[in-house]
Amino acid sequence: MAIQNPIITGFNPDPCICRKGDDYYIITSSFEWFPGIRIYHSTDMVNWAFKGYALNETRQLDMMGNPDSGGIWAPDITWHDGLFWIVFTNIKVVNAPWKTGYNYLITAEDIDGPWSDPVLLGAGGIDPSLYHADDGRKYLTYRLWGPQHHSNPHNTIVLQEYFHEQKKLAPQWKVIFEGTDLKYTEASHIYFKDGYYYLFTAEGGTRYAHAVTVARSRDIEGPYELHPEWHILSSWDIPRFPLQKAGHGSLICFGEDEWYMVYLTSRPLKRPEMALLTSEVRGYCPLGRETAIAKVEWRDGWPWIQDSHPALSVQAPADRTTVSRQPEKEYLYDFGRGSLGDELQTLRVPFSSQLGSLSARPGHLRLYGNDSLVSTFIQSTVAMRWKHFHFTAETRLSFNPIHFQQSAGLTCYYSTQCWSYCCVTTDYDGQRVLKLMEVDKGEARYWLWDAGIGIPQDVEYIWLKVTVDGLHYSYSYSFDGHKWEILPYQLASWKLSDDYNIGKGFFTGAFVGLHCEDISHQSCFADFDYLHYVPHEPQAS
Ligand code: 6LW
Repeated sequence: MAIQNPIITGFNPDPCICRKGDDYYIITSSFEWFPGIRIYHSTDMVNWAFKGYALNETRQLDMMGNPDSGGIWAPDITWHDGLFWIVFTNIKVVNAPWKTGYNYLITAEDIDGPWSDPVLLGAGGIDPSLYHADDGRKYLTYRLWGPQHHSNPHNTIVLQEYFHEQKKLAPQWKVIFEGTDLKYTEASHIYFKDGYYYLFTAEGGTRYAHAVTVARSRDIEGPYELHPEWHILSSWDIPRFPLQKAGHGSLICFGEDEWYMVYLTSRPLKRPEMALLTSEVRGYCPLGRETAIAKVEWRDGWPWIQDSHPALSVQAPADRTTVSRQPEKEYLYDFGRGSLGDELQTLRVPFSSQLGSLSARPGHLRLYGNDSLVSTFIQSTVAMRWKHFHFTAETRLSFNPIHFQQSAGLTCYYSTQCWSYCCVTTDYDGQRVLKLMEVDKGEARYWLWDAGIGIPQDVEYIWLKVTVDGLHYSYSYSFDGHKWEILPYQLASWKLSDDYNIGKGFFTGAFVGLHCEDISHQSCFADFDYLHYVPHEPQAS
């Protein structure tokens, strides 16, 4: 059996891979979603199981007020000297050229933690990566940020020694690579093999011109010579191929001598009215940037990927060819276990007693009303990423709002600027109703707002469901769990994508989840019985 790409579906960008013996780990960026840094595990490269998070507490990760697509960018993981080492950036301001972020290091003996308190590295840039040299020295490489008038506006890769005893970087960096004409040189990782230091970088920006560029040197400080092909992987010249935006690679040796590179990719949905596939727009990717893998061959002292292109199916390691991919799974969170459930995340702040409770009503997730969905502070939103182009997500909730500033329901969320919300609230007379609204690039659209659908007084539970089918999705409801009504509004899933939100923080993907808000802050709550996510085949239209 071959490895099927993407190996990790749904928003999981900037993969970095490491190995401890026969265990392989990938970590991915989590941006404004808490907990931070997702960890996956495999022993065969075919199946990647979600394992947990590295940043589980606010002492490790404070994202209050972070903008859309801020938070955790491109973490890097290594295993060395009996420890896992992760370096990462917490981005507080996204908009270039006034970006602000902090780079940190954490370590753990076990991949499941506990992870250390973060060490602030004092490095002004993004995509930090740690290299452990054989002589015991350690180096951080990263994409250097310059002020707006910096002579190299597309920045450079710098190397800076790190002294772990003092938990300090050397005072000055050294520029080791200025990239190619593709520009936006970032995501550096250094690997040592047969006398050469190989420098892997991402170039072209994390969209359709994205690529993996390789250079090598005998000396870690350079000079680095470019690979004969410069870019060992890209999808910029295959605009119709399903895997796009290929770039941001991280190398690993499986077993004795089988080499792989994990990288990010996106699967664009084409809208029928899209005539041209340009280098800018090739579709819309509600599943965000996902994680894929490529087989790497070594020739003439250089790494090569077949055709320099991504592939849908990749040769499995020689002794793992009988392993098959686990079938697509459904996710049922019944809130009966005292913890949220591994795929569920919150926005910016952890799930705490301020947001909700799993014990207030047994078998239910109680969410307390907090900020609205446009807030970057305290929201009671518990959500999982869209992992499929076709799925349903269903919940049932019990909720008794006392006025129209209180609401609770189901949301499909990309950012504070782009989401929809099907909720229970009241009308202006205080009668319980069902409403639907959408925020589209910051503009509110009330599909079902002024009137709302009246909810009979004796109904305790209200069932809500979203059905996602490729480019579109719609909500439905039921008052008894049997008879369902579809709300006759077709919403655009393609809008919950980086491609639609360029310039507004555009690095994540679509989520579906539960939300409760109370802009009067009078302390209302909603009890959700479950969240059930079920992938399905495309519906015949
Ligand atoms: C990542 C960097 C990038 O840190 O996107 O455009 C960032 N460049 O490589 C977020 O994924």
